[in-house]
Amino acid sequence: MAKIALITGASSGIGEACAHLFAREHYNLVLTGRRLDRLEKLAKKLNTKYNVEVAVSSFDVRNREEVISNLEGLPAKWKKINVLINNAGLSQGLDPIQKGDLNDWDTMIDTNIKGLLYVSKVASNWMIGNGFGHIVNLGSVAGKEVYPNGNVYCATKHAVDALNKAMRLDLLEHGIKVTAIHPGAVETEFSEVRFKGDKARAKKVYEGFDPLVADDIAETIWFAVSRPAHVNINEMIVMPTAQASATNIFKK
Ligand code: NDP
Ligand code: 8X3
Repeated sequence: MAKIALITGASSGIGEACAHLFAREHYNLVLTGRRLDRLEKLAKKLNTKYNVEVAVSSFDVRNREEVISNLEGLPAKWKKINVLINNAGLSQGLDPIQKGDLNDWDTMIDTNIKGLLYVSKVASNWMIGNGFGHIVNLGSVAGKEVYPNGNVYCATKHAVDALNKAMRLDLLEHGIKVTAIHPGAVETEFSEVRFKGDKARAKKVYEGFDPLVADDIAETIWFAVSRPAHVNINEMIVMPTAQASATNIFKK
């Protein structure tokens, strides 16, 4: 029987790259995100290219009722998930704390921490019932370091780092694997979202060096997921070669 991966934030970037890679590896997929049109297009493409089954579930991870009703509303066969990739997340703004936008703070906290928790609670209970599972949490270099103006985004990713460790402890007795992947700069829609559609400012972030691409992180996740049953990768920090720390990027 084909294995199943549930990927949040599959409509773009790292989540979309994971969907391609896991489909190539013959996983059936549950793809989630808010942009239903993108998810449906991706599902069709993967079904045609890899002959895998793909279910699409569109909801906002910030809304706990939506998360629970959409996930619990899936047909029973989709709840036999082998892998959850907790990838949906974002940054909004890059301002000093004294100038921070309260709505941006709420959005980041509600998405990156609370959204991840809502999805994890539902999926971890499925995994406990099934007797197997692997949760992969997308942290960040921002969860390992704090950089100027990164304040609340860094705090949310530090929370993901803590929750990753917490899940590993709490789910230990159930044999569920838990892994965090902490990337440095990956060129996706991330900076465009952070700068609220300012494409020129977003492009500048990745100029003068070779950033990671979404496939690099999908491959890292696949490495963690494809280890033998007795091996758990607790965490990996993955950086562009040109990036030594959150703020130390060697640009030509
Ligand atoms: P993208 O902006 O390309 O993708 C983000 C994904 O998250 C989208 O599919 C988006 O879907 C989804 N998402 C955002 N908000 C919500 C929401 N409220 N409800 C449901 N889905 C949501 O960025 P990346 O692929 O780069 O980011 C993926 C993860 O990796 C994030 O957690 C990010 O913090 C982390 N990361 C990224 C790095 C980078 O440099 N790019 C580095 C380190 C970590 P939709 O808009 O359709 O809802
Ligand atoms: C995304 C990487 O350095 O912009 O998490 O925080 S960074």
